Amino acid sequence: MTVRIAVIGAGLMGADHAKIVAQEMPGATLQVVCDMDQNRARRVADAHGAADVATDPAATVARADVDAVIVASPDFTHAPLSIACITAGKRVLCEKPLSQSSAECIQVMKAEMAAGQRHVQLGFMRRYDSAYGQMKRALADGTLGRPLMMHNFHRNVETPAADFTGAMAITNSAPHEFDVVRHVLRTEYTAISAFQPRRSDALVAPVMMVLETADGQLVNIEVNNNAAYGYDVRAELVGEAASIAMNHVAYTRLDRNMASAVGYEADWRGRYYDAYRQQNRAFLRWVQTGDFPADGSSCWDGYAAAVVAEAGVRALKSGQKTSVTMIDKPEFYA
Ligand code: ISE
Repeated sequence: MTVRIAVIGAGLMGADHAKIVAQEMPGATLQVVCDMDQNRARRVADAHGAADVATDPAATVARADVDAVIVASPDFTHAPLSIACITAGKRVLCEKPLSQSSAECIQVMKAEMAAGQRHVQLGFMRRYDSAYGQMKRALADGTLGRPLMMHNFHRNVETPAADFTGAMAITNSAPHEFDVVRHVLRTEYTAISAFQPRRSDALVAPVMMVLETADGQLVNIEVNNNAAYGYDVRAELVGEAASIAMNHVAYTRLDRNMASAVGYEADWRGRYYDAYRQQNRAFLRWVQTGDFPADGSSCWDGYAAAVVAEAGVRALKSGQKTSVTMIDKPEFYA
């Protein structure tokens, strides 16, 4: 059975997901591209051969010719649209964040639990990146020994919006690290501290965070949204017996004029090209089989990212270490 997928949101990520559905998800078809801007929806639909175009997200979710949904609309729509998919009985791959409000994440979890089965996979695609996968395996097979620390830096060329702030580096960018570090270490956070250096210009300065985990590890995360030189995300996992660090990912090196150079991707779509495709195929297999992906992130993971981000914003404002306090994990998400 071909899975008919609607993509909601025809912006940067929606257009990328539409392309992936149309070209690199055998067994799926791009049924609808929905955006409040009909012209933008039409451009993406025509570029990738969608069967139809729409402007009403709720109506699109309810359509009889839509079997599954990918939500790539603005962040504030993610939770209500996920609930709409749950209500309609349709599985959804929702771009991060589930919500920037932990309370709203709880509402989505309550809706999913009331429905009695999983409907939401969250788009924390780094779980499907081979570098984090190698880290997770090196930990699982004992190579590293007991994990002690994980160092992370996450650098964008420039802020995605003119009104971007240090707090948004925590709520918009850092959730990727918040989630993938939990996934690798298999633990939760208990506290976070957050600081910023001073730049010589008016650009948003990097945010440096230090987190503590329930298993006694330390995690640091640098988010620099104005790194300028390229999109560069790396990490190093330090164990009692060994460490494993990510190399800069580049397929080629240019040797010329007595120098050697490697390039950087402009943004996440290039660096995580394979991860997005693995993630989306895992979502499709879930829709086809009913088996939630082993590396997939759930509404609980969305909640966990939101709780630590909220604490991080408070820590940045206060300059003090801030506790991360979570509700008990429902058995439904065990
Ligand atoms: C953006 O929203 C993403 O999700 C990217 O993966 C991340 O690298 C970037 O910092 C965010 O702004």
